[in-house]
Amino acid sequence: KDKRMEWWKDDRFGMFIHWGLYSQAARHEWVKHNEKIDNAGYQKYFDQFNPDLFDPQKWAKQAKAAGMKYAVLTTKHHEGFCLFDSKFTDYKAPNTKAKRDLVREYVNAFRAQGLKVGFYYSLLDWHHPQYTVDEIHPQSPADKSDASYAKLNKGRDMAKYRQYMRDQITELLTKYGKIDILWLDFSFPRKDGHGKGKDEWGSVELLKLIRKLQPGIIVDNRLNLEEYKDGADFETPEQVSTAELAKYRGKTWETCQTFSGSWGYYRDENTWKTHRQLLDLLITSVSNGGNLILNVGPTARGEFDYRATRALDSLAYWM
Ligand code: JFZ
Repeated sequence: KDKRMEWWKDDRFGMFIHWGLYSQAARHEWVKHNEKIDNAGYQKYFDQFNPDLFDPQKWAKQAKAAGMKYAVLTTKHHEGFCLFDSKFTDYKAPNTKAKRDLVREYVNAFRAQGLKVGFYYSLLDWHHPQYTVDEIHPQSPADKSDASYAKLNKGRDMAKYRQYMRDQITELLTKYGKIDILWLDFSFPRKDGHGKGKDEWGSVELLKLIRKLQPGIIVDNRLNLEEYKDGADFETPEQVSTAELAKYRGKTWETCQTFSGSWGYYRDENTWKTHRQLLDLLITSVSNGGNLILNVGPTARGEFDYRATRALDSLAYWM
């Protein structure tokens, strides 16, 4: 295990990239949930998706200049849209105006810069017809009664969705060469009995498949399998303060942090961290024995917002 983790512990600093249809709405990657938009209402983002400025070589160069050694891209976020070409869905980039597999271009570009390549894959899926409505689904019933859930979930079968995940993860881990990191997201406690954890995801089987397909891969802890041997390679303290990071000393961890508030591009969000805050995060993470993965949410057209570019430039200057 330690051998497998060596490069990751040594590299310390990565780039997270949250990019999807939600980037067009430009007001949070949870927009579909937050505004309770159904598939029909969300369709316009699929129809209009056209990332004409997407240039992953530019992204990779910016990451490298900022001192980042690896990257993790959202191949599918909670909205269910796939940036990659998949045999198992039509809800994918090749069927939009992009007309191609964007994950492949990302992989090639980042590898060419000598960066390690990771995939984020959402366990949640707010578009898939077999995915059951749960307490954090956009169409979650207001009254939270079991009867309302049962009515909404008539005809939905999580076993079929679990197969879909295994099929897609097989594609991701067999069609793009060696993948260094898999960032699965996420399990949630069952407040009203309608959350999802390791049983709903089929986490045990999924992880077995992942380890078989890519024995060297590093997997995060959000499959909810921490108590299993090799069930999780690192902890993922999210958006925690620098003061809290000291608590993770002695563990294997990566804190994920945004440049501003949300993960997906949020045009009018104004809490951008200063250069000083970003440096503080990096130094505090490393000095406490952890990794930092800083997130960029590219615009729907495929470029980094000028504020993200400015932040990356400031890190590059310091490096
Ligand atoms: C998740 C996503 O919902 C979010 O959009 C983003 O991708 C982020 C990196 O991960 O958000 C979470 C997941 C788990 C916790 C908190 C936020 N958690 O365990 O506290």
